[in-house]
Amino acid sequence: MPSPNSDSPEFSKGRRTDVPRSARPWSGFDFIGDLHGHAGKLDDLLEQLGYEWIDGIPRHRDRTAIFLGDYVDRGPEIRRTLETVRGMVDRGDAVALMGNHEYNAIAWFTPRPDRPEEPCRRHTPIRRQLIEPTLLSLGEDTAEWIDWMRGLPLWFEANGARAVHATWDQPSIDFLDHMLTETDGVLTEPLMQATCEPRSPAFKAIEQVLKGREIPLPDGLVLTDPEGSPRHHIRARWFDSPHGKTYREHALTSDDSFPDVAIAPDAINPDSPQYGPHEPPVFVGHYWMQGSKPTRLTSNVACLDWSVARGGPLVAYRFDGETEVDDARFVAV
Ligand SMILES: [Mn+2]
Repeated sequence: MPSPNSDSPEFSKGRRTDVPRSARPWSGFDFIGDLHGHAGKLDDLLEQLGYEWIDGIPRHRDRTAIFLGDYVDRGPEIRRTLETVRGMVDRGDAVALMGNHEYNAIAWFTPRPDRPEEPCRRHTPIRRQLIEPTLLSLGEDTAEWIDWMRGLPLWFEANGARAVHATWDQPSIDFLDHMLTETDGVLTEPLMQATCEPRSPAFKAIEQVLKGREIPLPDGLVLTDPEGSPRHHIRARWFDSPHGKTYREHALTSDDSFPDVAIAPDAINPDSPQYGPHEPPVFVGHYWMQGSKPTRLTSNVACLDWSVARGGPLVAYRFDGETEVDDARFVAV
């Protein structure tokens, strides 16, 4: 187990050359959940974590912030949220991972390779409604911000901790790591187009890492997602085995409307790995957890998205090298 004040973070899985290599000794990570434009809550959280504002940008005297993605869409201060995060990254005081909302924003502006007049992400009315606040907030700088988003790392691993927006799926991460080698980790337009090709290996890997593992519901069964849209799958507890579980038991967030019947064996992808109990603690966002008192999902998996975009708390986790997630280390504002 890495001890505080030992070596500087190695950021071994950071594929970017500009991940911070701080001269400071390592004194822990503050993992921070999905922001969705809530810059005010971010200020409150960082203040509680002991950050100080230097030239308008927060900095901790010896800790590094790791943002789990989803900075844009939904919230009231999208530009200021991005400016705060980027300012911290540029100073070497933070790492900002990509969320599915940043990925979707890039895809919104990526032409299809086969029909360049159409975007990779179709401009449906529901999607337009979702991205509109981001486009309004960024205005004429939108293209520059989209370029910044292309370089956001997709996962993070250092000093005995891991982070990813939705699922730590090692084969998918290895695939993307290989794919991104030639561009130094940047999702350039050709690489974006590769990930937009339905059912391609690149598409599947991005789906796992940024959107989570899904298991289709039995025919005819439909659930309603938090946005009110129909959902034909459950978001799986990817760290657990699905075998012998019901849909309700194996859904990452679940309620009584979820079918309490056994998952059909042919709905389970035999190639999907689980997350072993002795792997390093991993921090994810993405899942709209409910409640005001955050708790871990398992001894080594924690979700830090507690639905700030729907009035829930913004949540951080203070990591100091422990091998199990400790519920006393969550901070919620
Ligand atoms: Mn998300």
